[in-house]
Amino acid sequence: MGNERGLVVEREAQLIGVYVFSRDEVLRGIPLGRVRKNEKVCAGDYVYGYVSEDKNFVIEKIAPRKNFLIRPKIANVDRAIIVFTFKEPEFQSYLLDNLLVIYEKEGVGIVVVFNKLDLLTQEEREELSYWKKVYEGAGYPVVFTSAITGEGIESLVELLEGEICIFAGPSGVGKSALLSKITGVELKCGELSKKTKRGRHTSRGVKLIPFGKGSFVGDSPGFSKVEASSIVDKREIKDYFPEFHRYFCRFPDCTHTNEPDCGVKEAFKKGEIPPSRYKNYLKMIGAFIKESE
Ligand SMILES: Nc1nc2c(ncn2[C@@H]2O[C@H](COP(=O)(O)OP(=O)(O)O)[C@@H](O)[C@H]2O)c(=O)[nH]1
Ligand SMILES: [Mg+2]
Ligand SMILES: [Zn+2]
Repeated sequence: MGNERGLVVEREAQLIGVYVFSRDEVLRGIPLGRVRKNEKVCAGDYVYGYVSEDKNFVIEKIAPRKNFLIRPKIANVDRAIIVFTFKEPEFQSYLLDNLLVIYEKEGVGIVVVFNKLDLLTQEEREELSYWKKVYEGAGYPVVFTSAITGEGIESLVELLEGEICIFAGPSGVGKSALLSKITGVELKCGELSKKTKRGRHTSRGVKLIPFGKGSFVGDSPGFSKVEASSIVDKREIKDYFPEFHRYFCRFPDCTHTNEPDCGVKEAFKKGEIPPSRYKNYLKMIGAFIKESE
């Protein structure tokens, strides 16, 4: 029996890596039979147990999770760094808005990053500042970065607060490149595969890397499609658009579609809520508004 505390930094099939706080090292985790039966150990899990004679970490207990993300699969995330690019690959606001809803629901702190700024012309930079305003207006910190020139890296590091931070976003946007830059740990960066247009050589699971003072950052494989409505109840989705809460609607359960005296729809019409945010919301819930109104 023991009560050493550890953090699962990696889970790949039968291999479990546990960072043991008292020793500042990663050992192989061996879950006891009863742990194995009850719940699957996952990256981000805080575990309790002891170090065996052959230097394995015997997991006796998994601490209750404060949240659990499925893209990537990881528990107890304090902060998600959502990385996108303006081009290569082209920015998709619908994908970003879906991710924001999912992370908002899990109560994760969010930072939005636009990477590969080195590829942009002055004109494109200006176009991108429109999107910066959109997401800052929704309440998120937005950082412009380049893993090549190092632009914005310092600002990004300052935003890596909390114990567990993960980098998420589509394939090929530079998540691994940014993480390598920040941690100094060499991570495999995938070229965009011509055949599949997806990143190659990327790891399948999350791996948390110790960073700074008591933080861990995790790289994650990318994805090309996420629908918030497959995870979050459609009626709840509006709650996870922070800027909608600033407006008042006649009905407390207003879906912001065709109800009378809807403050959100009014704000959209006045241009206070950006068209993309409102339209992506409608798309997520599968609704249409009557244009004549
Ligand atoms: N020009 C430019 N290329 C980058 C930047 N960051 C990453 N890349 C390249 O984009 C490709 C995908 O990067 P990677 O880190 O594997 O993306 P991930 O799939 O999000 O992890 C690689 O060829 C990187 O070298 C950047 O800031 N600027
Ligand atoms: Mg990667
Ligand atoms: Zn409304």
